[in-house]
Amino acid sequence: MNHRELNVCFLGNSEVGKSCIIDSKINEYLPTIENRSKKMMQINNKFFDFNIFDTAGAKELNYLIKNSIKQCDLFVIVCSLTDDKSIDSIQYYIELIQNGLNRKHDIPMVIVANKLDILGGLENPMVKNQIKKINKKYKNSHCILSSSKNNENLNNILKSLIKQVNQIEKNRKQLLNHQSSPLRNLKIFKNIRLF
Ligand SMILES: Nc1nc2c(ncn2[C@@H]2O[C@H](COP(=O)(O)OP(=O)(O)O)[C@@H](O)[C@H]2O)c(=O)[nH]1
Ligand SMILES: [Mg+2]
Repeated sequence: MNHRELNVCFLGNSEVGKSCIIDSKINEYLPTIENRSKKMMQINNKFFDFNIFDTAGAKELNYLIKNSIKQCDLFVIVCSLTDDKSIDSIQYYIELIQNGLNRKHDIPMVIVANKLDILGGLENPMVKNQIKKINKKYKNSHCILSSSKNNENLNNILKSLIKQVNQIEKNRKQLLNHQSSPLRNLKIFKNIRLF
């Protein structure tokens, strides 16, 4: 069976829950320097091998983070609903990704607002406020609410990223079908081949 390999990079401030989401369970806080793991998944009858890059939140380790970004195709920026600074930092990570890849568009990316359980769920007006804030600041972004206590999160995040990849590739194919398109030779992804 043909498997497609994709590299996914998790970014975000320290202690927002990146490593717990990747592990699909709540662990004690252990600062991450750099960590890689693998996850195989079937989405819409296609098989994917995801190489997951977990990164440090500490800005002092920026050189490692930049190196991970360059190797990845898909991006997850995690913030915590209980930490305003982590929501403000999303912009910083978006720019880091755009600069690392040398392009502003066609980057499959998900914002994950984590630690929903601490605020007691969607009914809490604080949660609604934070979501409003994220949607206003990061228009057109794909946002997923999560709690590391829910072990379905990682699957939902990866599914959302693949949906975006499919859409980007569909748009690209349409452009390529235009004989005169100047985008004919554009290489959108390093590792991504068209299906
Ligand atoms: N209540 C709650 N705690 C979480 C959640 N996700 C992570 N944590 C806790 O937050 C701390 C930081 O988590 P970690 O995954 O190491 O953060 P990272 O620095 O972003 O990788 C740890 O103490 C976790 O137990 C969550 O969804 N809910
Ligand atoms: Mg970590």
